[in-house]
Amino acid sequence: MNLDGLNDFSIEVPSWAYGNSGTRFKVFTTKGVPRNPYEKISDAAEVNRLTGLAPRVSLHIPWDLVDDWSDLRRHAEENGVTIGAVNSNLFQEDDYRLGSLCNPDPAVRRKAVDHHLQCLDVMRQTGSTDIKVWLPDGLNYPGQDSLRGRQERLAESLRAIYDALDPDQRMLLEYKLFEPAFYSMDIPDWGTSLLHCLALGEQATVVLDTGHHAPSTNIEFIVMQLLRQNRLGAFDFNSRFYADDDLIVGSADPFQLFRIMSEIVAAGAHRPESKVNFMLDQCHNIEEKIPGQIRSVLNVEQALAKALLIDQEALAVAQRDGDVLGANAILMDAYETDVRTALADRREERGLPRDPVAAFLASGYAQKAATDRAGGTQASWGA
Ligand code: LRH
Ligand code: MN
Ligand code: MN
Repeated sequence: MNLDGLNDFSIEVPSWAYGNSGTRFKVFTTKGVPRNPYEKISDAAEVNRLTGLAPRVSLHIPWDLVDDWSDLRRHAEENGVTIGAVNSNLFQEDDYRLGSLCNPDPAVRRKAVDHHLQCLDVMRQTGSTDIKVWLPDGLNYPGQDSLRGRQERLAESLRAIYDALDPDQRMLLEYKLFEPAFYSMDIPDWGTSLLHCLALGEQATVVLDTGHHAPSTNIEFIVMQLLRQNRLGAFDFNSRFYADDDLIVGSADPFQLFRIMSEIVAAGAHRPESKVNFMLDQCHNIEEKIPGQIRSVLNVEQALAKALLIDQEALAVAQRDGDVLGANAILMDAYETDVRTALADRREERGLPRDPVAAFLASGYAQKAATDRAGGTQASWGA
């Protein structure tokens, strides 16, 4: 089984996955949950140590504020990881009730732009190259504001942020169909995100969060189309049964994840040169967080491994010959191949545990964290 395509593949984990999270009904607390960004990074580094797959951690500002960014960077690097994308946050302040970058009030828009300029400074100090922008902006009621006017304001605000990027920095622009606004989000779909990126310039690319579409959307089509345009900057991987559920990637629909990775492999986008940042955007509300993250990165690895097994030559022949069932069977053969032993062997060859979840549970890390981190305030999803 040739799985060489996995060699330089990596996944970025989110700092917020290690804090307590919940629904609007209840946040359950867990013993040993990190109390600050340093401890979140330590937990993320544990995921990397056991899987060899997760060498970067995304931050969310201001959830991850620290006094000394270069010290946080040092802590990350001492633990074998680096700082990944910096996420701005425009969804937790009263000023943003009517939106942030699209707000009708120029002073609010200015404040939202300034927040991004601060994020760019954090990136300079932490060595991060990606700023991820997700807007909660939108309308709940028809007529509440001008749909068109908001796009003009958005374009202007994004331009102000984009023009402040260093040459090695990228803007990742995320879209979402619904929530928190329900009538119309201001960046509801990949087309809107892409149009803004194209207008901005080559350093702007689209983020595809797998939980941000209407049910039964063909996500792999979007992946293919963005790759054709060289504008797929990143994934926010997670699973959804209903809405933006943020469950473990590959748990709800492993076949969808395989189809997505198939388009990635077909375009060669699993290789680092593609610059596609494969990030997770998940919360672990009732399950243990570090094992949940380990499982997540392994699920992505497994889907990629299966996609790498697709016999591309045979598939091209079957497609050219119009062999509908034959072509489909080639894809399904790859999907139905059990790659678990091959992946465990690969891990062992690299000095990693064959079963990273079992190794974590046996390591005593969780028990030690529960003792060491007793007292103080546990970090929640937002802080
Ligand atoms: C919005 C979103 C976005 C945020 C994250 C916490 O639903 O996907 O990426 O930054 O959740
Ligand atoms: Mn997201
Ligand atoms: Mn989301």
